[in-house]
Amino acid sequence: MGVIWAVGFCFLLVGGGVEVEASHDESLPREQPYRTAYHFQPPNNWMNGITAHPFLGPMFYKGVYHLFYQYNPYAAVWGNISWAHSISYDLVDWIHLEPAINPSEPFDINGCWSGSTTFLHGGNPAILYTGADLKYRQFQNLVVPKNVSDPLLKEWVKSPLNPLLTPIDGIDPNNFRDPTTAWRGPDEVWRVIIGSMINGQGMALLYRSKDFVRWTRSKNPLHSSTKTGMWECPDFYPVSINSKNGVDSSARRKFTKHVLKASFNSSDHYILGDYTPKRDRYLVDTDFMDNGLDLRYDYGKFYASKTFYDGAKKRRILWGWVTESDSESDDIRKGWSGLQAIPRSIQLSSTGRQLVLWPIEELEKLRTQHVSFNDKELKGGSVFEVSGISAAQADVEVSFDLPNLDEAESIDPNSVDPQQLCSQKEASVRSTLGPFAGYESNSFYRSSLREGLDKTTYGAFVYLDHRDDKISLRSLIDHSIIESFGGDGRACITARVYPKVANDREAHLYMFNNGTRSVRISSLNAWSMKRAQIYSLRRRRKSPITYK
Ligand code: DQQ
Repeated sequence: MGVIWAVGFCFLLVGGGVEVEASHDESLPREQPYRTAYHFQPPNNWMNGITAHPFLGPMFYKGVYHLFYQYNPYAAVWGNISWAHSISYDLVDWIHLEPAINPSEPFDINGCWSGSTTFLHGGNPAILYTGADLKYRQFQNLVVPKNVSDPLLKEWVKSPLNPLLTPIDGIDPNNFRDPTTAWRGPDEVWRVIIGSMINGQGMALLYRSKDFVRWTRSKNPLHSSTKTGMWECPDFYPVSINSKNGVDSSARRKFTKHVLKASFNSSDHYILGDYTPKRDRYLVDTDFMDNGLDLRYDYGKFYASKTFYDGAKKRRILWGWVTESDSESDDIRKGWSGLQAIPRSIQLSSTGRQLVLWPIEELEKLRTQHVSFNDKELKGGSVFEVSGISAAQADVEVSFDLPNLDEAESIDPNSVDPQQLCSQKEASVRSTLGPFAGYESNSFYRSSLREGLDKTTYGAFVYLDHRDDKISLRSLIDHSIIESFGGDGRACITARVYPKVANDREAHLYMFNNGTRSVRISSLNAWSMKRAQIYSLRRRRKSPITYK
């Protein structure tokens, strides 16, 4: 049943933020009301997409998680892109290392762009990344660790055979980028896909190789679409149909579906299908931008994401990049731009029709003060404050008894765009049933927000099962970002907020019901969140970044 979980009840963050001070060689301006406390951010300057295993590569190697991301070492705007490198033991606390890959050669002098990590035979990692030359023509290149016994993998060397893949045979040289993690078929041959656009069609070009160095292009792309433009940062991986565990990209398992993700139109869209490695056939269940079924990881600000398989915990994890909503001059003034969403575990839903995303369990170690209550009626038109926690830095889980849906406005999900609907009917619009729960992220805050911001309103449908008798919303609030997970992770929306009054004590969390009918909160649990520990080993200085 397609039901809109429409509008209404919401968490209102008024004011919020703290002053941040970096006692660090890469210090930032003193006034930092919008810097986050428990989200991943570089020490300064610009970041964009993940360069995954949590290599844009994100990856897990010898007990250490590695995050590589697109980074400008010199400014808070895009440019001079290199692969910055940070490590973690739990995906919550981080140590920044020196960048792993920097522009140096004719084929990457204009930037070392996105790519991915793959574990080769014997378990050694290798990175394929896109290099841009002086004309922004794009090439795929290989780097390997200088010393594989260093668990921190601090130094990387470019292959003397680079560039391995060049844009020939009808490939547009400016639209040929972002290799995925490669996977091996039963024939022991490696496969990798690369984002492209040919004759106006977005596509994933497929290449095969026996030695990871010499690659041959397959006659057909793995998949393409007439309804989209260029595909950036594609991702392709199996998810289990009958287990909650993640699946490694090269695993040969029955009972899997394959996810194909592509980044376009400022969103990360995905489809599900069945993949047969023998002929590299990918038969899709539904396609990109199908009417009424536009599956996305997140319906807010979330782009250029990547997944990796975490063998230690047998799970697949998603990392996504979240842009700012303020202006370039704001970013230059504050000294940074862009951050990472909290890593999310990915599973196929019980219906098999979509993915379910949930913040990694490790985040819960940051929870401190706790408030909770059960079974509370929220009268129509009422509002109350959830006090006792730090509203600017919080994790809030609320669940509602599902009201009698016969009274709800009926909407055909095949003909209505939820984002447009939520933009037209903001949460202040009153109806019988609600708005009492929803994702009207920015519109609620409008009066308390600074001028000159992107104040887009987001919206999403949450698909309910006839067995559902409750509907839930979890929100991670961290100064200038709110990540929300509706219906146990069936719909996610990430938004940025920049309150005018940036003072921790003036941040408040409210719950309200703008409908005329009462709704019942079956349970609410909210926690203040501690800061994550961030250290830097850049420039051989071990100094914590401390915050006031
Ligand atoms: N940004 C990278 C590209 C990728 C895009 C360059 C995604 O490789 O396509 O910084 O934001």
